[in-house]
Amino acid sequence: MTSLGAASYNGPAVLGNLRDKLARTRDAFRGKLDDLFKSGRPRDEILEELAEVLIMADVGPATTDKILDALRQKSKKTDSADALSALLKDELVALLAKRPTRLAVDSVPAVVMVVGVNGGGKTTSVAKLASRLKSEGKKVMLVAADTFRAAAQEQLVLWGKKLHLPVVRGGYGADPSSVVFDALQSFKAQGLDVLIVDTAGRVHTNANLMAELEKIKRIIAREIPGAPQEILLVLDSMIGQNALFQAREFLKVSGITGIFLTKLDGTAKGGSALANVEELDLPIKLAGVGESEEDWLEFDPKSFVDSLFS
Ligand SMILES: Nc1nc2c(ncn2[C@@H]2O[C@H](COP(=O)(O)OP(=O)(O)OP(=O)(O)O)[C@@H](O)[C@H]2O)c(=O)[nH]1
Ligand SMILES: [Mg+2]
Repeated sequence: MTSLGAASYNGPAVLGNLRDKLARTRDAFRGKLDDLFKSGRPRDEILEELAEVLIMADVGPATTDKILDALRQKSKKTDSADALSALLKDELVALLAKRPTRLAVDSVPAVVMVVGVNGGGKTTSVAKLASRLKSEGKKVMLVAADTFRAAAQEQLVLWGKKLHLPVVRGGYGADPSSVVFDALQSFKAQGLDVLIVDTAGRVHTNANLMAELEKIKRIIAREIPGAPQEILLVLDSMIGQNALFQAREFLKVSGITGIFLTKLDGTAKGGSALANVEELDLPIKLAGVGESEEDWLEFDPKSFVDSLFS
């Protein structure tokens, strides 16, 4: 068993970094919240307006309702705006931390599948994860299981070159599960630690795609007992609430373990993180904050919420 050494990513440097990256989402939150909590208005009015702020920040109506119900309950004896603000923070952290956010690749060999709609950031996220695992000393292999889109495999091959990691690919139009099968043989033969599977975001129909992902998953489970340890659903935070509709389609694939929330750097819709966690009942495990292999963060609910408020 090797450990991820996650603590190194939760230090002040990262919190500062996250704060910078979340600037646009924070603008959508903080300014309005500050005004609201300093307005001196009665608690009920503040709560009512808070609902609007949360919805504007893409937290979504259902999740906003839940947050407000909890706040109403917990703030019954509270008149102070500071206390209300602290309660709100606690509530957001609790919501995001409801399920464990830690990636389960401590024991090797492990397989991680990365799934999600086209353009969401899957291949880039595969590279980020690979770079991180490699930096921990793990022997990583990548497999390009998107044989549908012509350039998809080349893109992963380029990342493999950049990161000095082996990439298994098939021909254009090859059966993705047979490409994964071949990768698994080579992975096992070489005694490597983590195999990361990049998948297609689009094939002829969604039903075909979900069946294809199920089949890939079955083959992985047959070849390596207990695998895949993680099936990460990549969600693009730029599209905010709309990601939920797409995500529900992918939930038809059984056993999704968590979310890789991408593009948090460019969006004002980071509030959708809360809706994603609450409505899909999945933890966010990693966040993408840029286009390079280093632009990712271990998702820490408290750091995330702190970054929105300060
Ligand atoms: N700013 C920013 N851009 C990102 C992030 N993650 C991915 N991207 C960009 O988003 C675009 C799409 O990323 P890909 O990794 O190719 O997405 P994909 O899901 O593999 O796409 P398909 O293979 O077409 O399904 C690229 O231009 C990436 O550089 C992120 O966290 N922040
Ligand atoms: Mg891709």
